[in-house]
Amino acid sequence: MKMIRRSCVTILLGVLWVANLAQAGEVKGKVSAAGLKSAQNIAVYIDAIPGKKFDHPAQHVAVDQQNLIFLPHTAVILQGTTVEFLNHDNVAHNVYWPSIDGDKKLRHSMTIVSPNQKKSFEFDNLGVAQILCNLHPEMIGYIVVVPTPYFALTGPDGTFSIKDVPPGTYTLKTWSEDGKATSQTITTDGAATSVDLVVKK
Ligand SMILES: [Cu+2]
Repeated sequence: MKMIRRSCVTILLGVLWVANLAQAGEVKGKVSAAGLKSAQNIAVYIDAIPGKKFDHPAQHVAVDQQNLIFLPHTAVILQGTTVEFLNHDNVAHNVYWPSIDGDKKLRHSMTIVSPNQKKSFEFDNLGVAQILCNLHPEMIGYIVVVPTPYFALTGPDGTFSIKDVPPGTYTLKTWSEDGKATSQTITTDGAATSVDLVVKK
């Protein structure tokens, strides 16, 4: 009897697990760039969901500096994520951002990041930080801080995929380096939802 009850519980948990998997949907699609250099590196994310808060992720995100280039060029992160700035060049860099979303009070400059040294910063404010280097004016990158863990960055052909999105109606936004931000309402039922977006200059 005990054995049977245990099997029933196992089966029930299994069914719940499968049901849960089925619920988590994918929002995917393609961004067309109208008048932009490319459709790559465009952030696509679900905006703040009323009544829903997300923990600061334990996992850190790395932004490396290699051959005087920020890698990745654009990093999209959940609010509260710690970014580790690395340096694989044989020269020092001084990373800074003059503002976040234009708010100069949120400017930040980090002491010279020596080769193989690591400096961390927790991004608690929403918005875009343009990251620069005092020592190499050609260096430029972006950190896009978004309010939900449902985000993606477009690939070379403009495609994107946001995984594990619970069913619901959301505001889907985009941000790009040289195009206008976009915003639109989407509804996903837990299955794969396709969205095509146009980002204009
Ligand atoms: Cu530099």
